Amino acid sequence: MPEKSIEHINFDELNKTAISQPLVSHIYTADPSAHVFNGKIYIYPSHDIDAGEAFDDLGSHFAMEDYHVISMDSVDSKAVDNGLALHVKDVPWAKQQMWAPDANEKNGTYYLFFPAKAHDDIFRIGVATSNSPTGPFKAEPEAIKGSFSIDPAVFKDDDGSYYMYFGGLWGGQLQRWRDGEFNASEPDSPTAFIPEDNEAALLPYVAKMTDNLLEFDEKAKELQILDENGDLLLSGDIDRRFFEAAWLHKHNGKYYFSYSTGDSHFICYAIGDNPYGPFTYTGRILEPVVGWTSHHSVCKVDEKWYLFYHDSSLSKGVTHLRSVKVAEITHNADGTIETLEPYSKI
Ligand code: FUB
Repeated sequence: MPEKSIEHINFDELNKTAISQPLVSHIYTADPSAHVFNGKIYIYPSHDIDAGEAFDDLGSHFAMEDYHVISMDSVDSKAVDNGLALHVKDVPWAKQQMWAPDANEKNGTYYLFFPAKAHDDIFRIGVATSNSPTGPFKAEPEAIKGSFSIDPAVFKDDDGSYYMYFGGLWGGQLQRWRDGEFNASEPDSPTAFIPEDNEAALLPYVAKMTDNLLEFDEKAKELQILDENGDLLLSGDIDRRFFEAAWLHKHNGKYYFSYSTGDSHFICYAIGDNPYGPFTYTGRILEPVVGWTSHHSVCKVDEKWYLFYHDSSLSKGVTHLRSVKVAEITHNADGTIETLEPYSKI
């Protein structure tokens, strides 16, 4: 992924004006998926490291190897790193690149959902389980059948059904699945196989989970994101189309699908009436942060809604060394969400 220009940024000044500070600073963390379990906040982030991998547009420098779970008694309390929760060496099917995870709970068992490149270099999504929200987690021997690409987010609906949302462009390989199977042909560039600007954009996927949360209960389906005229967003509409970082939350009976626009660096949202959509593009939750990626979750804590997100301010702009943050968000009476500016000035 290309770097945004950071030469003009005075990071000391920027960090003073940021609306929030890193929740932990002894390790780099990113892609925070936050949940409240038993009254406590648990954040399931990527654990960023500098593995010495060369930077490229397919994200090889995001060479993460493990996961740590962060917990907090409240959004204002100290964030605790609960140590190693799962390492790639303990996942039989996975080779490398432990990217953005999520977690959920059912009947006292905690499920960590995570993408990684399998031994054939194709991203798949796996599950690991624990009797504690902080792990350690034990991985299933195989990835979820029918899974592909990256960035799983597992939403529990009010009727007790669980749905996984996933997908990501460029390094996340979604563009290689246009025909329902992995297209391994050349060229190996992030934008090969992306639709033309005037064609419909690639879409994220959703699949209902089986009762044991270990498999898809159905073939994953595309999730439609429509514009104000009811048409699919176009591939060239890079300020609004889906790129990665799927998330779903429910507010006042409406389903909010939020996501990152990747190369235009926004966190956007679209609203629908059921978990499968269609969803209508509505607006932005977060303006661009320092760093190339923007990835988030939306979580209700004590009747207030919060955006968990990341930026690269602590590492002074290093794309793959990010820090998890949290800020309150507001749903307006008309259902829209107020857009957050991550810094009062840069
Ligand atoms: O952290 C690695 C990748 O970067 C994630 O999977 C994407 O969402 C982006 O944040």
